[in-house]
Formats: sequence, C-alpha cells, structure tokens
Amino acid sequence: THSYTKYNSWDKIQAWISSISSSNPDLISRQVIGNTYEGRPMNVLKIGKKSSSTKPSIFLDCGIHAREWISTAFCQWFVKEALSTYGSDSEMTSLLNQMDVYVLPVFNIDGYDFTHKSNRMWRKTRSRMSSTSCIGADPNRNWNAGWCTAGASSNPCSDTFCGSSPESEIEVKNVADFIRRNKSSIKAYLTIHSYSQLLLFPYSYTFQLAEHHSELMTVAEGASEALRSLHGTQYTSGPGAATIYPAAGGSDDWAYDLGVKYSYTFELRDTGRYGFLLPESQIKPTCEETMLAVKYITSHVQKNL
Ligand code: 0X9
Ligand code: ZN
Ligand code: ZN
Repeated sequence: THSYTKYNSWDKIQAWISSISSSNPDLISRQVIGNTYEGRPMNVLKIGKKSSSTKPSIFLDCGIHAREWISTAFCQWFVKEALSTYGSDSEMTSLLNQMDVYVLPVFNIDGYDFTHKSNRMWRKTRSRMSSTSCIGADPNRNWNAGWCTAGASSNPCSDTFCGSSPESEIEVKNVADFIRRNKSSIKAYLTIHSYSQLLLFPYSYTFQLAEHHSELMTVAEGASEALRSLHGTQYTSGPGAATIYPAAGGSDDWAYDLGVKYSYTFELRDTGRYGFLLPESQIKPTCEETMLAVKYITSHVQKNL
C-alpha cells in the first residue's frame, strides 16, 4: 500500500494517481501527456481551484533521474500537502485559487521502475537504439538548450549520454510538447533532483549570467533561507554552471530560454553521506523543508504575475 513516508514502486504511484484524482475532483484533474518508451502513461495532475478561464500556472516535475527516489517522494508529498492545507493554510489557498500547479509525479517512469526491479543506481531512460547495446539517454541532457555542448556525452554507454538528437527521448518530447502547448500560462518551472542541497537556476550550458540573474538569485536565497528555518538544512544557491558544473541540454535552461522566467532545479538532501540512498526516515523532514522553499518561490511568482 502507498505511503508518503516510503519510496513507493511505480505500480503503487500509478494507483495513487488514480485514486487521489478521483477522490478530489474539485481540486485535481489529470491528463495523460503521452507514453514512455516502454509504454507507461505519463500523467500530469493539475491542482487548483476550478476556473472557467485559463489560470496562470506552475509546472513541477520529479524523477527525471531514475535513482533519485527522494525527488519522486517529494511530488507525492506536494500533492498531499496541497489537498490537505487548501482552505486552512493561507499561502496554499491563495496559490491554488489564483494559479494551477501541474505536477508530473514521475518523469522517467521506465527508469524508476528499473531501479526498483533491477539496478538501484540506474539514472537514464530505457530507450534502445539499433546502433548499440547500451540502453537509455540522460533525460536531463536531452533538451534543446546548448544540446550536447558541455558536460554531456555522445557515447550511448555513458550515464550522461545526450541522446541521438534533442528530444530523442519520448519522455522529454512529451513534456516539452506539453510546456510549449501551455507556454502562455506557465510562469514557473520547478524540477526536483537529488542530491547535494542546491537550488540552481540558469544557466548550466554556459557561464554567462541569465538576463534575470539577480532576481533569480534573490528568490533562490530567500527560498533557501525558508528551507533552512525548519531543520537547519543548508542549501547553496546559484546558476548551475558555476554552482554544480557546466552541463548542457537540461530542462531548466530549456524552459528559461522558452520564456519561463522562474526556472529552478532543486537538488534535495543530502550532501553525500547516503547520497541517492537517502533513508526513508528522512522523507518527511526533507519534504517538509522543501515545501517551504517551493512555497516561497510560488509566493514570489504570484506577487509578480
Ligand atoms: O546533472 C544534472 O542533471 C543535475 N544533477 S544530478 O546529480 N541530479 O544529476 C543538475 C542539473 C542542473 N541543470 C542543468 N544542468 N541544466
Ligand atoms: Zn538528477
Ligand atoms: Zn519535521
């Protein structure tokens, strides 16, 4: 059975997606944006008070990288918190009244399933190419943003393989199409990874500063401060290239260059003691503190609509 304080298998998450959407028709609607390489449906949950007109929105995804299980846990936590605090928490109520939040609970479903069944440390998609026996591409090197020019590999056997072309991975194509389709409403793009305790923003494909660098930095520092206030967890904020490493073809840079100004990549706990194998006992504190940072960003976005 599904639990917010456990790392749920894809089968459990899929059942959870169905049941939570049908139990909360006033606040959640869902849509399939396409299937994964292996044919699993990619569900996006739209969370927000129903409205006759299109609301401004935020796109949140988890699980781009298969082994980053705390990321996937966070999207489920976010949905639960949104539903359970709407109407009592003023920030959440205001957010969901004014905006919709699109949540993609698991981006790389095939990879995530593979980490549960075969190889816990798998990172990439599970796509096949006729030219090689190596499997998958890095779904955070496959976007059309300086594609494969830095911090990515053209070797299909590498963990950072950029793919045969931008959006060669069907999961990336499905999400990119969705964001392009809803571009006029999407005001923020938030993507959750682990680990290193960082709050990153563009650019990662170049060391050049983004046009909105100072605002993005100020908001990131405010969000990190909010996060730290709960359990003392320290985050570092900054542009990806200078803060973690140059790496082209990432979703945050792509969304930003499309025109989504508030584009952030979270790298959740920890700093390496457990790394990707973060114990389940840390799901609750990690998700609680991350909620504060996400809400800090969404409040700033709302103020600047
Ligand atoms: O390398 C990545 O894709 C991310 N780190 S991870 O350890 N989760 O793999 C960082 C992504 C930062 N943004 C871009 N490189 N665009
Ligand atoms: Zn990652
Ligand atoms: Zn706590």
